[in-house]
Amino acid sequence: MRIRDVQARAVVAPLEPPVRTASGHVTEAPLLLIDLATEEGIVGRSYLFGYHAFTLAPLRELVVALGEIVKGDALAPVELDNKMRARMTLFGTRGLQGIAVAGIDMAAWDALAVRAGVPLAEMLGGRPRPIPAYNSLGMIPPSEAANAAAKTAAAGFKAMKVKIGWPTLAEDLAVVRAARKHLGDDAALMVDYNQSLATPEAIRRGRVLDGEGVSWIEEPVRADDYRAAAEIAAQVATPIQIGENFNGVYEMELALSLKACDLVMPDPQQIGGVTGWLRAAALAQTAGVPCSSHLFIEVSAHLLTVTPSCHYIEYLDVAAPVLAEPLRPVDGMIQAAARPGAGIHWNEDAVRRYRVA
Ligand code: SMN
Ligand code: MG
Repeated sequence: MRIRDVQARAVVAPLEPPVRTASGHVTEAPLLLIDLATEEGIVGRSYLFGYHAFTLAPLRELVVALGEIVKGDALAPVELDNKMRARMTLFGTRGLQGIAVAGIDMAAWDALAVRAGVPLAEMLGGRPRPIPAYNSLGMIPPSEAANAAAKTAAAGFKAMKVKIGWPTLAEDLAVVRAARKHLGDDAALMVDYNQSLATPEAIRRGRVLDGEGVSWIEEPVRADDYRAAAEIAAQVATPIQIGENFNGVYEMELALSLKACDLVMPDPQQIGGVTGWLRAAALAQTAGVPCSSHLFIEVSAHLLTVTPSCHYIEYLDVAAPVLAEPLRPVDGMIQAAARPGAGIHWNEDAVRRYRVA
Protein backbone atom coordinates (compact mmCIF):
# COMPACT_ATOMS: atom_id res chain seq x y z
CA MET A 1 0.00 0.00 0.00
CA ARG A 2 1.51 3.33 -1.05
CA ILE A 3 0.77 6.93 -0.07
CA ARG A 4 -1.20 8.82 -2.69
CA ASP A 5 -1.33 12.21 -1.00
CA VAL A 6 -1.49 14.10 2.29
CA GLN A 7 -4.11 16.82 2.74
CA ALA A 8 -4.11 19.33 5.60
CA ARG A 9 -6.95 21.65 6.55
CA ALA A 10 -6.70 24.41 9.14
CA VAL A 11 -9.62 25.08 11.46
CA VAL A 12 -10.07 27.24 14.51
CA ALA A 13 -12.68 25.57 16.70
CA PRO A 14 -14.22 26.90 19.88
CA LEU A 15 -12.55 25.89 23.14
CA GLU A 16 -15.07 25.89 25.96
CA PRO A 17 -14.08 26.75 28.56
CA PRO A 18 -10.92 28.50 27.41
CA VAL A 19 -7.79 27.10 29.04
CA ARG A 20 -6.37 29.75 31.35
CA THR A 21 -2.82 29.08 32.52
CA ALA A 22 -0.27 31.01 34.54
CA SER A 23 1.75 31.37 31.33
CA GLY A 24 -0.96 32.61 29.02
CA HIS A 25 -4.41 31.63 27.93
CA VAL A 26 -5.60 29.39 25.12
CA THR A 27 -8.98 30.73 24.10
CA GLU A 28 -9.69 28.66 20.97
CA ALA A 29 -8.59 25.37 19.40
CA PRO A 30 -6.42 25.94 16.32
CA LEU A 31 -6.23 22.51 14.68
CA LEU A 32 -4.61 21.16 11.55
CA LEU A 33 -6.66 18.24 10.25
CA ILE A 34 -4.60 15.72 8.32
CA ASP A 35 -5.96 13.18 5.80
CA LEU A 36 -3.38 10.75 4.45
CA ALA A 37 -4.78 8.81 1.49
CA THR A 38 -3.30 5.66 0.00
CA GLU A 39 -3.51 4.54 -3.62
CA GLU A 40 -5.96 1.82 -2.51
CA GLY A 41 -8.32 4.49 -1.10
CA ILE A 42 -7.61 3.96 2.59
CA VAL A 43 -7.56 7.25 4.53
CA GLY A 44 -5.63 7.76 7.75
CA ARG A 45 -6.51 10.77 9.88
CA SER A 46 -4.86 12.79 12.61
CA TYR A 47 -4.82 16.33 13.88
CA LEU A 48 -2.28 18.72 15.31
CA PHE A 49 -2.98 21.31 17.98
CA GLY A 50 -1.46 24.69 17.25
CA TYR A 51 -2.17 26.41 20.60
CA HIS A 52 -2.50 29.74 18.73
CA ALA A 53 -3.96 30.34 15.26
CA PHE A 54 -0.76 31.92 13.94
CA THR A 55 0.98 28.54 14.00
CA LEU A 56 -1.47 26.94 11.56
CA ALA A 57 -0.16 28.41 8.30
CA PRO A 58 3.51 27.40 8.80
CA LEU A 59 2.43 24.06 10.27
CA ARG A 60 0.27 23.38 7.23
CA GLU A 61 3.14 24.28 4.90
CA LEU A 62 5.40 21.83 6.71
CA VAL A 63 2.84 19.00 6.65
CA VAL A 64 2.12 19.52 2.95
CA ALA A 65 5.86 19.66 2.15
CA LEU A 66 6.57 16.49 4.15
CA GLY A 67 3.55 14.88 2.47
CA GLU A 68 5.22 15.52 -0.89
CA ILE A 69 8.40 13.90 0.42
CA VAL A 70 6.59 10.68 1.37
CA LYS A 71 4.19 10.60 -1.60
CA GLY A 72 4.48 7.23 -3.38
CA ASP A 73 6.24 5.61 -0.42
CA ALA A 74 5.05 2.43 1.23
CA LEU A 75 2.71 2.91 4.18
CA ALA A 76 5.40 1.93 6.71
CA PRO A 77 5.28 4.54 9.50
CA VAL A 78 8.71 3.79 10.97
CA GLU A 79 10.33 4.07 7.53
CA LEU A 80 8.42 7.29 6.89
CA ASP A 81 9.57 8.69 10.24
CA ASN A 82 13.17 7.81 9.42
CA LYS A 83 12.93 9.43 5.99
CA MET A 84 11.30 12.67 7.16
CA ARG A 85 13.72 13.11 10.06
CA ALA A 86 16.75 12.26 7.92
CA ARG A 87 15.70 14.97 5.47
CA MET A 88 15.84 17.51 8.31
CA THR A 89 19.00 16.32 10.05
CA LEU A 90 20.95 19.46 9.21
CA PHE A 91 18.53 21.75 11.05
CA GLY A 92 16.72 19.33 13.37
CA THR A 93 13.14 18.47 14.13
CA ARG A 94 12.44 20.63 17.14
CA GLY A 95 9.35 22.83 17.08
CA LEU A 96 6.90 22.77 14.22
CA GLN A 97 8.99 20.45 12.04
CA GLY A 98 8.82 17.70 14.64
CA ILE A 99 5.11 18.30 15.18
CA ALA A 100 4.52 18.00 11.43
CA VAL A 101 6.39 14.68 11.34
CA ALA A 102 4.23 13.47 14.22
CA GLY A 103 1.05 14.48 12.41
CA ILE A 104 1.94 12.42 9.36
CA ASP A 105 3.08 9.55 11.61
CA MET A 106 -0.25 9.44 13.48
CA ALA A 107 -2.21 9.52 10.22
CA ALA A 108 -0.02 6.77 8.75
CA TRP A 109 -0.54 4.50 11.75
CA ASP A 110 -4.29 5.22 11.58
CA ALA A 111 -4.31 4.17 7.91
CA LEU A 112 -2.37 1.02 8.72
CA ALA A 113 -4.88 0.00 11.40
CA VAL A 114 -7.85 0.93 9.20
CA ARG A 115 -6.49 -1.24 6.41
CA ALA A 116 -6.00 -4.12 8.89
CA GLY A 117 -9.54 -3.58 10.13
CA VAL A 118 -8.46 -3.34 13.78
CA PRO A 119 -8.32 -0.63 16.44
CA LEU A 120 -4.90 1.06 16.63
CA ALA A 121 -4.41 -0.51 20.08
CA GLU A 122 -4.66 -3.97 18.49
CA MET A 123 -2.31 -2.95 15.69
CA LEU A 124 0.21 -2.16 18.45
CA GLY A 125 -0.28 -5.47 20.26
CA GLY A 126 -2.79 -4.38 22.85
CA ARG A 127 -6.57 -4.05 23.05
CA PRO A 128 -8.88 -1.12 23.84
CA ARG A 129 -9.49 -1.05 27.60
CA PRO A 130 -10.67 1.52 30.15
CA ILE A 131 -7.88 3.96 31.09
CA PRO A 132 -8.14 6.04 34.30
CA ALA A 133 -8.88 9.63 33.28
CA TYR A 134 -8.50 12.94 35.03
CA ASN A 135 -10.65 15.93 34.32
CA SER A 136 -8.21 18.62 33.24
CA LEU A 137 -9.25 22.17 34.07
CA GLY A 138 -7.59 25.52 33.57
CA MET A 139 -6.89 28.19 36.15
CA ILE A 140 -10.08 28.68 38.11
CA PRO A 141 -10.44 31.12 41.00
CA PRO A 142 -10.97 29.83 44.53
CA SER A 143 -14.63 30.84 44.31
CA GLU A 144 -15.19 28.40 41.41
CA ALA A 145 -12.87 25.60 42.53
CA ALA A 146 -15.32 23.99 44.95
CA ASN A 147 -18.08 23.85 42.36
CA ALA A 148 -15.74 22.55 39.65
CA ALA A 149 -14.51 19.79 41.94
CA ALA A 150 -18.04 18.82 42.97
CA LYS A 151 -19.13 18.65 39.32
CA THR A 152 -16.03 16.60 38.45
CA ALA A 153 -16.81 14.13 41.23
CA ALA A 154 -20.47 14.00 40.20
CA ALA A 155 -19.37 13.19 36.64
CA GLY A 156 -17.62 10.09 37.99
CA PHE A 157 -14.00 11.20 37.72
CA LYS A 158 -11.61 9.88 40.32
CA ALA A 159 -9.02 12.53 39.47
CA MET A 160 -8.88 16.21 38.56
CA LYS A 161 -6.16 18.63 37.57
CA VAL A 162 -6.37 22.35 38.17
CA LYS A 163 -3.90 24.93 36.97
CA ILE A 164 -2.42 27.25 39.56
CA GLY A 165 0.39 29.79 39.70
CA TRP A 166 -1.63 32.69 41.07
CA PRO A 167 0.29 35.78 42.18
CA THR A 168 0.40 34.53 45.76
CA LEU A 169 0.82 31.13 47.35
CA ALA A 170 -2.22 31.91 49.46
CA GLU A 171 -4.36 32.02 46.31
CA ASP A 172 -2.89 28.74 45.10
CA LEU A 173 -3.69 27.19 48.47
CA ALA A 174 -7.25 28.51 48.45
CA VAL A 175 -7.87 26.80 45.10
CA VAL A 176 -6.20 23.55 46.16
CA ARG A 177 -8.03 23.39 49.49
CA ALA A 178 -11.44 24.15 47.96
CA ALA A 179 -10.89 21.54 45.24
CA ARG A 180 -9.48 18.99 47.68
CA LYS A 181 -12.48 19.40 50.00
CA HIS A 182 -15.13 18.88 47.29
CA LEU A 183 -13.42 16.27 45.15
CA GLY A 184 -13.82 13.41 47.61
CA ASP A 185 -11.05 11.85 49.69
CA ASP A 186 -10.58 8.91 47.30
CA ALA A 187 -10.00 11.14 44.28
CA ALA A 188 -6.61 12.41 43.12
CA LEU A 189 -5.93 16.13 42.76
CA MET A 190 -3.13 17.35 40.53
CA VAL A 191 -1.87 20.88 39.93
CA ASP A 192 -0.15 22.43 36.92
CA TYR A 193 2.02 25.56 37.12
CA ASN A 194 2.63 25.70 33.36
CA GLN A 195 6.27 26.72 33.80
CA SER A 196 5.40 29.89 35.66
CA LEU A 197 7.69 29.76 38.71
CA ALA A 198 11.35 30.44 39.38
CA THR A 199 13.15 27.59 41.11
CA PRO A 200 13.26 29.02 44.66
CA GLU A 201 9.56 29.89 44.52
CA ALA A 202 8.75 26.45 43.10
CA ILE A 203 10.54 24.83 46.05
CA ARG A 204 8.81 27.17 48.50
CA ARG A 205 5.35 26.55 47.11
CA GLY A 206 6.02 22.84 46.54
CA ARG A 207 6.97 22.28 50.16
CA VAL A 208 3.72 23.90 51.31
CA LEU A 209 1.71 21.82 48.81
CA ASP A 210 3.36 18.70 50.26
CA GLY A 211 0.86 18.89 53.08
CA GLU A 212 -2.21 19.38 50.89
CA GLY A 213 -2.90 15.95 49.37
CA VAL A 214 -1.75 16.82 45.85
CA SER A 215 -0.82 13.88 43.59
CA TRP A 216 1.52 15.76 41.27
CA ILE A 217 2.95 19.20 40.63
CA GLU A 218 3.26 19.74 36.87
CA GLU A 219 5.79 21.92 35.03
CA PRO A 220 6.73 24.14 37.99
CA VAL A 221 9.52 25.80 35.98
CA ARG A 222 10.59 26.17 32.33
CA ALA A 223 9.76 22.92 30.58
CA ASP A 224 13.34 22.32 29.39
CA ASP A 225 15.12 23.37 32.60
CA TYR A 226 15.70 19.78 33.68
CA ARG A 227 18.38 20.65 36.23
CA ALA A 228 15.97 23.02 38.00
CA ALA A 229 13.21 20.42 37.90
CA ALA A 230 15.61 17.86 39.37
CA GLU A 231 16.45 20.25 42.21
CA ILE A 232 12.74 20.78 42.90
CA ALA A 233 12.04 17.03 42.71
CA ALA A 234 14.82 16.43 45.26
CA GLN A 235 13.41 18.98 47.72
CA VAL A 236 9.66 18.56 47.30
CA ALA A 237 7.90 15.37 48.37
CA THR A 238 4.98 15.71 45.97
CA PRO A 239 5.80 13.98 42.64
CA ILE A 240 7.01 16.34 39.91
CA GLN A 241 5.32 15.78 36.54
CA ILE A 242 6.67 17.00 33.18
CA GLY A 243 6.64 15.84 29.58
CA GLU A 244 4.06 17.69 27.46
CA ASN A 245 6.97 19.63 26.03
CA PHE A 246 9.43 16.75 25.52
CA ASN A 247 10.40 17.48 21.94
CA GLY A 248 11.21 13.95 20.94
CA VAL A 249 12.51 10.99 22.92
CA TYR A 250 16.07 12.30 23.26
CA GLU A 251 14.80 15.16 25.43
CA MET A 252 12.78 12.69 27.46
CA GLU A 253 15.82 10.48 27.97
CA LEU A 254 17.87 13.51 29.07
CA ALA A 255 15.18 14.58 31.56
CA LEU A 256 14.98 11.07 33.02
CA SER A 257 18.77 10.76 33.21
CA LEU A 258 18.86 14.03 35.19
CA LYS A 259 16.03 12.79 37.44
CA ALA A 260 14.09 15.89 36.47
CA CYS A 261 10.75 14.29 37.28
CA ASP A 262 8.97 11.54 39.16
CA LEU A 263 6.30 11.14 36.47
CA VAL A 264 6.11 11.75 32.71
CA MET A 265 3.32 12.80 30.38
CA PRO A 266 4.49 12.92 26.77
CA ASP A 267 2.38 14.76 24.23
CA PRO A 268 1.75 12.66 21.08
CA GLN A 269 2.53 15.54 18.71
CA GLN A 270 5.63 16.66 20.59
CA ILE A 271 7.08 13.21 21.28
CA GLY A 272 6.85 12.09 17.63
CA GLY A 273 3.43 10.58 17.09
CA VAL A 274 2.72 6.87 17.57
CA THR A 275 6.28 5.94 16.61
CA GLY A 276 7.73 8.41 19.10
CA TRP A 277 5.32 7.38 21.80
CA LEU A 278 6.24 3.71 21.59
CA ARG A 279 9.87 4.64 22.22
CA ALA A 280 8.88 7.02 25.02
CA ALA A 281 6.81 4.29 26.67
CA ALA A 282 9.89 2.05 26.72
CA LEU A 283 11.98 4.84 28.28
CA ALA A 284 9.35 5.35 30.98
CA GLN A 285 9.19 1.60 31.60
CA THR A 286 12.97 1.18 32.00
CA ALA A 287 13.11 4.25 34.25
CA GLY A 288 10.26 2.85 36.34
CA VAL A 289 8.29 6.09 35.85
CA PRO A 290 4.50 6.21 35.53
CA CYS A 291 3.49 7.54 32.10
CA SER A 292 0.41 9.68 31.42
CA SER A 293 -0.71 11.44 28.25
CA HIS A 294 -1.16 15.09 27.26
CA LEU A 295 -4.17 16.10 25.13
CA PHE A 296 -4.85 14.00 21.97
CA ILE A 297 -7.26 11.77 23.84
CA GLU A 298 -8.23 9.66 20.82
CA VAL A 299 -4.77 8.38 19.97
CA SER A 300 -3.72 8.43 23.65
CA ALA A 301 -6.57 6.04 24.53
CA HIS A 302 -4.92 3.51 22.19
CA LEU A 303 -1.30 4.27 23.07
CA LEU A 304 -1.76 3.99 26.82
CA THR A 305 -3.03 0.41 26.40
CA VAL A 306 0.47 -0.57 25.25
CA THR A 307 2.32 1.67 27.71
CA PRO A 308 3.78 -0.61 30.42
CA SER A 309 3.79 2.13 33.09
CA CYS A 310 0.37 3.51 32.02
CA HIS A 311 -0.84 6.06 34.55
CA TYR A 312 -3.59 8.56 33.52
CA ILE A 313 -5.17 9.84 30.32
CA GLU A 314 -5.78 13.58 30.38
CA TYR A 315 -9.37 14.45 29.58
CA LEU A 316 -9.17 17.81 27.82
CA ASP A 317 -10.82 17.28 24.46
CA VAL A 318 -9.61 20.15 22.24
CA ALA A 319 -10.75 18.51 18.97
CA ALA A 320 -14.29 17.50 19.98
CA PRO A 321 -16.04 20.30 18.00
CA VAL A 322 -14.74 18.89 14.68
CA LEU A 323 -15.00 15.16 15.43
CA ALA A 324 -17.95 13.05 14.33
CA GLU A 325 -17.86 11.03 17.55
CA PRO A 326 -15.83 12.57 20.39
CA LEU A 327 -14.62 10.16 23.06
CA ARG A 328 -16.61 10.44 26.27
CA PRO A 329 -15.44 9.42 29.76
CA VAL A 330 -17.52 6.79 31.53
CA ASP A 331 -17.18 6.46 35.30
CA GLY A 332 -13.91 8.36 35.20
CA MET A 333 -12.41 6.09 32.56
CA ILE A 334 -11.80 6.54 28.85
CA GLN A 335 -11.77 3.63 26.40
CA ALA A 336 -10.81 3.80 22.75
CA ALA A 337 -13.52 2.81 20.29
CA ALA A 338 -13.31 -0.86 19.23
CA ARG A 339 -13.36 0.19 15.59
CA PRO A 340 -10.60 0.21 12.97
CA GLY A 341 -7.94 2.86 13.41
CA ALA A 342 -7.58 5.56 16.03
CA GLY A 343 -11.24 6.50 15.80
CA ILE A 344 -10.74 9.95 14.27
CA HIS A 345 -13.50 10.95 11.82
CA TRP A 346 -14.34 14.55 10.96
CA ASN A 347 -17.65 16.26 11.40
CA GLU A 348 -17.45 17.84 7.95
CA ASP A 349 -20.17 20.42 8.66
CA ALA A 350 -18.16 21.62 11.64
CA VAL A 351 -14.95 21.59 9.62
CA ARG A 352 -16.60 23.83 7.05
CA ARG A 353 -17.84 26.13 9.80
CA TYR A 354 -14.48 26.53 11.50
CA ARG A 355 -12.23 26.35 8.43
CA VAL A 356 -9.66 29.11 8.08
CA ALA A 357 -7.63 29.98 4.97
C1 SMN B 1 -2.26 22.72 28.69
C2 SMN B 1 -3.20 22.14 27.87
C3 SMN B 1 -3.78 22.86 26.82
C4 SMN B 1 -3.39 24.18 26.59
C5 SMN B 1 -2.43 24.74 27.41
C6 SMN B 1 -1.86 24.02 28.45
C7 SMN B 1 -1.65 22.00 29.85
C8 SMN B 1 -2.07 20.67 30.22
O1 SMN B 1 -0.38 22.29 30.13
O2 SMN B 1 -1.28 20.01 30.92
O3 SMN B 1 -3.17 20.26 29.88
MG1 MG C 1 0.42 20.91 31.56
